[in-house]
Amino acid sequence: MGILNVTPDSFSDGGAYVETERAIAHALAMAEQGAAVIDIGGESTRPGAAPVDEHEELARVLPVIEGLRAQSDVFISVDTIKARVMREACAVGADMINDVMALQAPGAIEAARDSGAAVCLMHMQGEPRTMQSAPVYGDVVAEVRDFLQARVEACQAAGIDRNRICLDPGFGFGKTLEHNLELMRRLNAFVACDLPVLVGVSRKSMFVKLHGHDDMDSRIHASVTAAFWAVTQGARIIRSHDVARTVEALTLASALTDSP
Ligand code: 9MG
Repeated sequence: MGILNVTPDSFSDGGAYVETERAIAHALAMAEQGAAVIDIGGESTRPGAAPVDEHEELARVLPVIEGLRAQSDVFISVDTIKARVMREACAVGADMINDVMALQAPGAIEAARDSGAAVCLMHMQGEPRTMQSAPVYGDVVAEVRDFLQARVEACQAAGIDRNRICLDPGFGFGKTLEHNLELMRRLNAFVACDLPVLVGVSRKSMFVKLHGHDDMDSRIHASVTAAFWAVTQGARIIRSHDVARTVEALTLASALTDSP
């Protein structure tokens, strides 16, 4: 899953049309490099990020989804927590809803159900503005897994088929480095839920804490290594900024783990 952020800091040096065209070109390049899914988001979920108005988010993501759909059959995911954005994104071509709030916002579960799209349910403790201030768990793996299982049940009760759902422990979303490492070590607890597991660790600040220094090269290297580990533990979808390098690592993982 290639990441396409359409936020002001990502493609903003031309007018709206130029930005849209550049975003679509980047999505097509990631698909060419081997991304099976493009995840398009118009609201940053980074620690400390401020919420974005619904109209602004729609204006950012809809032209990109529509334009990409017109040029490619690649599976399109919309990264949003808002019901209206889910509905409108799916109406113009999104195939999947990636929700860091696991469809808990008002109307989200109904929007996902009605769209017929696949959904990614992610765990987050708190909310992006404050989530990294002091995350606390007893057993992080059990708590995250129980939360995700409860959300799967809520989805099924609302009419979303189980075979449309994938699960994501939410690395970095209200978790310390040690919580993230424990989730990674025990990823099999999520794989055992018998739904595809998505892992998103790309370029995250957990690697800065682990290495004790911050440079993009180290972050990318660690992200690709973590992706390799995750797929060997049974993860099925890796969310990544660095598609070509990640695809190479996953090709090696498959070659080593698939029987000839
Ligand atoms: C939007 N977004 C940012 N990080 C993410 C992650 O780890 N997983 C998912 N599903 N979405 C994410």
